[in-house]
Amino acid sequence: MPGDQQPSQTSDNADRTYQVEASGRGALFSFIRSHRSCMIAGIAVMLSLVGVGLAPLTFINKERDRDDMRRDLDKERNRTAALEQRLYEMSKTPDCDDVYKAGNTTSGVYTIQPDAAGALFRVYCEMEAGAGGWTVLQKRFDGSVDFANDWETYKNGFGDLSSEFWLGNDKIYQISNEKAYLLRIDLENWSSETVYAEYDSFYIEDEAAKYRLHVGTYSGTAGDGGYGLSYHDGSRFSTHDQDNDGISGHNCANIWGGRGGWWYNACNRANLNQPYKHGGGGTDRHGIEWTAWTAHQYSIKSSVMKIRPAP
Ligand SMILES: [Ca+2]
Ligand SMILES: [Ca+2]
Repeated sequence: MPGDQQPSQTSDNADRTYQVEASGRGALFSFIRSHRSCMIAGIAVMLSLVGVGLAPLTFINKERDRDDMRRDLDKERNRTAALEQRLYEMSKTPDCDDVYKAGNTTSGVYTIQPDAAGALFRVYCEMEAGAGGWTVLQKRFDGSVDFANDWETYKNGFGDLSSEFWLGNDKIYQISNEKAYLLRIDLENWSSETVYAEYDSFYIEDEAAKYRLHVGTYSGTAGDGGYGLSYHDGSRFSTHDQDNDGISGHNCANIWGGRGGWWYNACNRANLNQPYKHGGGGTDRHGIEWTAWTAHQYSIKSSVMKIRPAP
């Protein structure tokens, strides 16, 4: 019926519109539904592309931060090392020259510490006004101390730091290896004449190397010319109970050194540690001997061996 049809048509149209709309939405929904996985995948691809684009940036920033931190750490490490070095330098007093520079200008016995981690020990310092401090290794002037000692005694030192003494090979080794040193030997005969021998470098090796002697170029008034300490350069230390000299068959210390410890070669042209002899007489097994100045048989009255940092 047309009468009936109209509304129904209208309603039909509306329905159709609705249906069209519905079917349009339905199509969209069903499109979405059917392509949901594709879209998700697409979104995922887009996101991952963004991510891929950002990831290098994040990575670069992280690397830069790490580089900065490494640089900061290096700076801190260098600063710490410099502070530790300064503290080490301030903590140790390697020799009498440092004692002098610290304001102690009077000669006498002082405590030094050549190695900041090592032992403290006492030495005699001879202060020279305006020049610095000498660390004295050996001193003799009246024969009050016996120098005919064994290896262990020479190793540790003996005598009295305020009078005659041998500082000790271990101590001489420790000090002389801390800096570049020059050695000076002062000699005086029984007529109160004085001479000196200076060597522009000096150090000895450790006990394992038998305290091998190293001296540099000579200058002075005592003379050398192969008859002073230069003759003993490169020689090892020997005592009456330990033969490390340059001659086989006998121990120089026991024969030509009168039992004094020294850097015997084959055997000695200079030897400041032989038994003391008053008045200048004796044999070449006696007394303080410096052949370049006096004869083998002359016994010198006094000797001092001392070191100071090389200029
Ligand atoms: Ca020998
Ligand atoms: Ca001799």
